[in-house]
Amino acid sequence: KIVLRKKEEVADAKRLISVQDLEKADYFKRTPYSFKEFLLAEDRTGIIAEFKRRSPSKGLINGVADVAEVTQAYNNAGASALSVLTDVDFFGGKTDDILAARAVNQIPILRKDFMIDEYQILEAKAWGADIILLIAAILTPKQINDFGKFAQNLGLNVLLEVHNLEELERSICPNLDAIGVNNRNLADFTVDIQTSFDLVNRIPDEFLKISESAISNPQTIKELKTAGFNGFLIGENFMKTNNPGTSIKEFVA
Ligand code: IGP
Repeated sequence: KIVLRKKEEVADAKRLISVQDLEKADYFKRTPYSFKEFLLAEDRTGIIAEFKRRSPSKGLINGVADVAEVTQAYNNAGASALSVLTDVDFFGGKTDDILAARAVNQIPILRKDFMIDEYQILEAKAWGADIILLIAAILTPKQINDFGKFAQNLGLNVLLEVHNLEELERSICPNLDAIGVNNRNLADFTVDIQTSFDLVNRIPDEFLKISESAISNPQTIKELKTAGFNGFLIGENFMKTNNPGTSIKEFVA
């Protein structure tokens, strides 16, 4: 369902803004930040802090938070990278959200969306993103390989998201920088951190290892770190509070 909706969205976007126009954007020329450098930096937390207004599983999470304000607070609290949802229909994202976050932050930004077309990768670059997400559950191995290569040729970093061993084994290819284990099952929205512990040793060491979703306390991060993870993608735990910026500060304190 989501893939069909995305296809319509991309077709509409292509009619409004040509590839040539995307390539003319100021940010298109910038050299993206290195995901690895920021994830492994001593003075950063490894947290990839997400800006998310709503989700299909939770409905409205935070309809009032300001993207520039929140992402800056995430950055100041030591986030290694920012994740910004740009899906309109399911996550209440706005395409301008990345532009707004980019303008005030000098750390990597992940375009969090369902990528199904090279055009979206060009958009990510034009908007000032540094990392794109490829979700194994909705892409063929050939698409993952080709989109990964296309993104890396633009200087972007690539995060592959998997939820089980079968997805990991069929999708792994050299054109990736990081592999994320999503603790949320996208088919039924159930969450289980154990998914991360079960898969971490199956991820080859040449890739950054990220645990995604349902992380709600610092103790879990310690355990995930010990198990071998380099990054921790957290959205709802921060966004559900009145002030996500304060909430991440307390979390990392
Ligand atoms: C963040 P949480 O439970 O901390 O809000 O999860 C992130 O992992 C989640 O938003 C996510 C996601 C996705 C959203 C993971 N994979 C794919 C949209 C699409």
